[in-house]
Amino acid sequence: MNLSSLKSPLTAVAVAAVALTLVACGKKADDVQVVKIGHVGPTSGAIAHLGKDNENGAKMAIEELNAAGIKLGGKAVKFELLAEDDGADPKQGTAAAQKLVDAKVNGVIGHLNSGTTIPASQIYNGAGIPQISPSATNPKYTRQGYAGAFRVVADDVHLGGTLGKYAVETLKGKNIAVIDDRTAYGQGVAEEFEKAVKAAGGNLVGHEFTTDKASDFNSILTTLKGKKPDVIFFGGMDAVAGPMLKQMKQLGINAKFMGGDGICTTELAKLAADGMSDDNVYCAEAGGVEGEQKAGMDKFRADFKTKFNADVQVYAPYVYDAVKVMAQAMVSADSADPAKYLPKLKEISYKGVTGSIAFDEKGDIKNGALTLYTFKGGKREQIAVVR
Ligand code: ABU
Repeated sequence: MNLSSLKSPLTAVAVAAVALTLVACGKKADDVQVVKIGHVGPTSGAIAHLGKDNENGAKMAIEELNAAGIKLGGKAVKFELLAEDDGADPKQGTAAAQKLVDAKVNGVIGHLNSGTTIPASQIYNGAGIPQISPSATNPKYTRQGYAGAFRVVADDVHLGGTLGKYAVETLKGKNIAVIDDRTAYGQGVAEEFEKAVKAAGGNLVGHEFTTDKASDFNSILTTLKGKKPDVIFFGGMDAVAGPMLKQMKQLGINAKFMGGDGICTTELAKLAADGMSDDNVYCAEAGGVEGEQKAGMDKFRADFKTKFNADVQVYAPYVYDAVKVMAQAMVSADSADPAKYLPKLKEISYKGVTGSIAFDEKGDIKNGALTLYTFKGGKREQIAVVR
């Protein structure tokens, strides 16, 4: 069975129909094997909208898998989603990871943040449980030598590197300033951005620091204003970037504002309100589709909107694909035993809504894409997909 073809989210009615069919066929509960898929993201706190976006991507995939009548080792399978909230907090992240290990999950999709994904990966690795992050972009995650750590998006080397070059060569930034939130993601992507600016011959005029919980940026923005930046790069998430954009406007800073995938969300425009103007904000999602693949992504977005009455923020499609990739590896191995399906995961070749997914020797996506965006009328507008 190839799971790539299962593209339509199924209704509760369809899921119930499968359950009734099992009963009608005389299947006892013992004949059904439960496969537990853990999902972890921040479904509380400042970026709960992103955590819920990810979790909904997982829910969609699980519903489709359950309606597909998958068998492993001759037994019907019921996939169960065990969704945990890590609040984007590293300590809560490791507690959630331990909870999933104790629940004997067959695999984990997550976490959303690099700061939670990296410490949690040590716990999953110790338990021999495969983990696919759909959104953590700090390179360290897949460079720890863990056999079961995978990522379906490009990393911060690619993100920060592309954005740094873009700031100098396309936006023609003369005085470039940087702010980061000191998280594993924010610090990492800002460092990669700076390296690329320097490599492209750009001029860095300042680097200020904040946190992922801050809401007052007047002091650091006033310091940077004195350095007359024409581009400000922020390493951090949309919940901080929104108020920062508002305060930049209040202080009369007209610089272009850039960031990585953490700010490249549907929610950013709402969070920034009148702090955002057309063609003033640039960001990159750590993935992207082109050509004939766009139709599949458009359908996913429409189906997601119908199902959850919400637009995709950034990474729901990547979570959806990550769940399907894990299930495809189980089908190929005819087993949900991590030791048996992990080798299949390593050699997977899967066509998802986010494009082709195969992993390199580290567990990173091969030939990962980036999509550069700007905002117009408060909506993300694609500039280009780059590899
Ligand atoms: N990649 C941006 C958001 C998640 C993270 O890496 O922390």
